[in-house]
This record gives sequence, structure tokens and C-alpha cells, in this order.
Amino acid sequence: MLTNNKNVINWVDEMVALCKPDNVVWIDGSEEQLNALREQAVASGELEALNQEKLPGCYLHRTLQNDVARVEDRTFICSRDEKDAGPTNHWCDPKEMYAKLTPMYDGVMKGRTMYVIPYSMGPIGSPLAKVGVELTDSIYVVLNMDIMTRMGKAAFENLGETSNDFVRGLHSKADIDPEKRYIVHFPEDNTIWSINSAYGGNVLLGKKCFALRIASYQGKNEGWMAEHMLILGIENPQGEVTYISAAFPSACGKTNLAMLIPPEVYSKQGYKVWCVGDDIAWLKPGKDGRLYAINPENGFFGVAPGTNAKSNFNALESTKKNTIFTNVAHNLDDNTVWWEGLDKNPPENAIDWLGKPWNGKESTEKGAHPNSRFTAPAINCPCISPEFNNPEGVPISAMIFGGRRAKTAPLVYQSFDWNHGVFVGSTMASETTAAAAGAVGVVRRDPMAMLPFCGYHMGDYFAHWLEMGEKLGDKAPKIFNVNWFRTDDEGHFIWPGFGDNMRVLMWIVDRCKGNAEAVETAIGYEPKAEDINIEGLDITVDTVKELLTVDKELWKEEAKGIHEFYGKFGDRLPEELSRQLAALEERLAK
Ligand code: GTP
Ligand code: SPV
Ligand code: MN
Repeated sequence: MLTNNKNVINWVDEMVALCKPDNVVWIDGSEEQLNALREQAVASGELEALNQEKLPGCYLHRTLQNDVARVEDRTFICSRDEKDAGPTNHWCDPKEMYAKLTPMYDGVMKGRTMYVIPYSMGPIGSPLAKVGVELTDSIYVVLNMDIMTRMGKAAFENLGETSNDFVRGLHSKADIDPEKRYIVHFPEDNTIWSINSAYGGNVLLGKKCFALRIASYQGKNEGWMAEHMLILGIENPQGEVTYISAAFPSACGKTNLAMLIPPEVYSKQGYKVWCVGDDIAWLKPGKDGRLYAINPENGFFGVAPGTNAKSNFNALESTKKNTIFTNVAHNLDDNTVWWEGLDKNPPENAIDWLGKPWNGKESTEKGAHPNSRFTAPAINCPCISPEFNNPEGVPISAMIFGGRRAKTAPLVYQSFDWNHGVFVGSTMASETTAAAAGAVGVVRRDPMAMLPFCGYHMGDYFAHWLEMGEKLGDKAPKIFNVNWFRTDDEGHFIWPGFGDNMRVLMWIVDRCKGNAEAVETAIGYEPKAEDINIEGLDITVDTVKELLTVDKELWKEEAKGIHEFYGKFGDRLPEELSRQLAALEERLAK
């Protein structure tokens, strides 16, 4: 045991009595212990060691075909009152859910080992950090948690001997039976139960389950925010850094934006981009009244397909050592990995994500699953921010919302003020991706990119955003919306995206500093097309103009869709948002 904390010990005892593992191993985080686990996982086939010269410390893992993404329809928020889960979450009475799952956990770890993982979300010692303990029967989970969190003994030091403020996570692979898969949150008990999955967001309980679903609930009660946001800093040639956070739905470009390489027109002037985080931000007002953000994670669980030296050099570099690859193709010629979009040279002698022999030159099947991922330590990232471990976090000047919209949303616009920005975030919509099980490419509302991650009633969540704005007053970040995904009539993306998104960020930074003009439109402030720097691009100002058009007819349709969406929230929809919608309709009618 690594702690004298009775709350931890009693709970672990209880869960051991329930799951009945043959052994219980407390994870102290030492390299010795982790190496032994790596060896064990390789011996059992759970992991395959990759080419240790080309990819030192790297391993490959495959999950079952039925277990490759988050499962939103099996994810529950079990608040005591159904109304507190709200219309966007699946709910079940906590008593009923405990009663249903307890027999499933009973004896589930017989013949297995239970690992007790203490971890900190956020830098150890940070006033914004929080402790969790995950119990799991999966070595893969232990090794991923080691990369994704500050894991081990030190996390308990942060908790102290008497505190009860830790999140209790219980995970078992069980039989990986999709019919009995449950990802369940009890926000009022600080508890997460996950069973019958062994994939990413379903089982790395510090990530979506704690750092978003439970933490969003805690944040509402404690006056802070947990958001599905990247955090980046743009350093100008004078050395001043402006920090931006951005919420895009799953697989819509957070990792890519967070580590972008500035186009030459900026790099030659001395601009730099620093990555603080690529998926989750915890934000809290600081002593000076501004909003400060930390990245609660310690690594990246990033989408592999599409990652290459050109699209995201920094992410690719991050995966060159001490990384776990999940569901990518295995190149047998040199024992490395491959995925669609890595390069134009797929291996001929390979194993695909399903574990079958695969010839990438001939096969029409994909070698890697579209939601295949890498788990890479943040410190590997060449542009990791010097502030990454700053316990106080970084001050946020701008917050950006965005999604995949083929038509409606323009390249960029700024909200009129905070409340209007909350309206813009609350009405976000995006095409679905492979990050969650289900249809891909269907437009759905995904407020603040939090639809699958808000641990309480989304109407109350909107109210919390409005309250935070009141608290922050004129120190509140400015709010923007972007869309890198507008397409032409042939369905091609019009905007080059990736590193060139910096050109849009620069307008945003200039707006924050009062250095750029804007044009007022029905939906918000837009840049003048000439104010987006296209030097070095093969697109024209007219293309930028086209990207900035606001089609009033489309937006009138949009407003109808928003009415319908808002209707779900009944009297828990803040009146301010109804007013914002009415104001938008008035502006569109003009
Ligand atoms: P999660 O980890 O699921 O939360 O996703 P994310 O938001 O971090 O998404 P990520 O950056 O991994 O991008 C997902 C996909 O979008 C990849 O296939 C990228 O190649 C693609 N993508 C990212 N940025 C851009 C862009 O600016 N333009 C275009 N066209 N595609 C992009
Ligand atoms: C997402 O789906 O938004 C992810 C991947 O970041 S997972 O951790 O699986 O949720
Ligand atoms: Mn995510």
C-alpha cells in the first residue's frame, strides 16, 4: 500500500472484495515496476515490442474489432435526480445502476491481477490539480495511464492522509462483451465504473470520464470549468506569448492546431507556437481576475491517421519514443507502424489493425482503423510549452469554438461579447467522426464540443458559462468561432488548414490586442478578407472572401435548427440564450 489514507484503503478493500482478484498490485510509478509490466504484456501478447532502434520504448496494441471507439449510447450519468443529467445524457438511477453492475463485477477479476493506479490530473501540487485512483485488470491501461497522467506514489502525497476528494474509478475488461459494456458516472459519489471495454476513452478513466464528465460537474459546484479544449501559446518576435484555448469536437483538429508549425511568413519573423495541451483544459479565474488554464493530462492520446511530417510534424515527432500505438498497421519489414496518411508508401508485408496479413500496396482495406491512436508523452513534443508544468496555468486571451461544417460556418468570426460567445458555443454543430461508435459525417449539435462529455444538465452548463463571464467581467477571454472544413462543390476543403490555420489565429490575437479591425455581420464580427495574411499560399483574397460569406438563407435554417435544439432544455435553458437566438433572428431578418 502506498498510502495511509483510510478513504482510499477502505474503498480499495471493498472493490477487492467485490472483484476478487488473485493479486492486488499498487502502482508506484517506478521504472522497475513499469518495465516488469511491459515485459509481462509482451510475453502475453497484449503488447508487441516495436523496433527498439527506430522506435525506442514503443509498443503496438490491438483492441477487439467491436471495441475501437467511445460508446456514447452505453455511457451514463447517474445523478440521483434524472433532471440533473439533462436531455443530452443517458441516465439511470444510481441505485438501479449499482444493482445492475455489482453482480457483473462480482468475481470478475478471479484469475487476474488488480492494479491500483494513483494519479494526478494536473501538475502535482497545482492548486487546480485533482487526484484519482483507478482500479483495473488491464496492463494496457496501467501503461497508458503512465503516459497520460502523473501516475504513482507522488499522486497520493498530494491527496494527504485524510482527504476524501479523489475520484474512484473501477475498470474491468471483463469479457469485452459489447452487449454488457457500460461506461458509468456517479457524479455525486465521485465514482466511475467502466466494464467490458479495453479502449481509450472508455477505460483511461482519468481522461474523458474524470477530467471532463466528473470534473465539469465539480467545476460547476466549485466555480471553474472543465472543457474539451486544446491550449496553445503564440509567441511574437518580442517574446510575448498570447494563450488561446479551443474546443473542437472529437477528431476535428485540436491536436493539429495545438502543435502547429507556423508558416514561413510568420516563422521568419520569429513567431513561435507552444503546445500546452491538445484535448482537455481546466480553467479557473486567477488572482488577477483573468482566466487561467492547465492541461490536466501528461500526454497525447492522438488520432494517428492523417498525422504526417507535413500535417503535424510535432505530433509525429512525439510518437518516436516511449509511445503506445493502438490499432495501427504493423509493418513487418522493419517492425514499425503505419497508418493511412503517414506517407505514400504503405508497407506490403504488414498486419492490419484487425491482426490479419495486409499488403498496403494492393489491399483496398484500411491498414489502420480510422480511430487508431498513439499514446505519447507530452515531453516528447518539440514545441511543448515551457509553461506545461506551471501549477498556476496560463492566462487565456481567446477561446475558440469550431467544428466540421461543409457550408454554413465561415472561416472565422468573433462573438459580439461573452454572452453572445456562449450562444455561439452552445449552438455549435459538426459532422460526426470515427472517434465514437456510430454513423460518421452526420451533422449534429455538439455544444462547446462537450455533448458526449458534460457530466450534468447541459442547460445548467450553459448557465455556468454565463456566470463565469459575469465573474470575469472585462477580463474574460474574447470568444471566436472557426471552420477549417468548408468545401467546394466537389467536396474538397477550400481552406488549406493545418499550419496555415495560424493565419486565422493571428487575426484572433490581433483582435485580442485591439490591433485588428472587423466587419459587423449578422452572426458576429468578421475580419476584412485582406486582413487574413495569405502570403505564400496559392489562394486569393476572393477565396478568403468566399470563405467568409454568411449565407442568410442557410443561417435562417440554422436558427430553426437551434430553436429545435434549445427546445430540449425546457426551463433549464437560460433566458439569456433565448434572447440571443431572438437577436440573431432579428439581425438575419434585416
Ligand atoms: P480528439 O483527440 O478525438 O479529441 O481529436 P482532435 O480534435 O485532437 O483531432 P485531430 O487534431 O487529431 O484531427 C483529426 C483529423 O482531422 C485528422 O485526420 C486530421 O488530419 C484532420 N484535420 C486536423 N486539422 C485539420 C485542418 O486544419 N484541415 C483539415 N482539412 N483537416 C484537419
Ligand atoms: C475523443 O474522442 O474526443 C478523444 C479520444 O479524445 S478518447 O479518449 O477515446 O475519448
Ligand atoms: Mn477528445
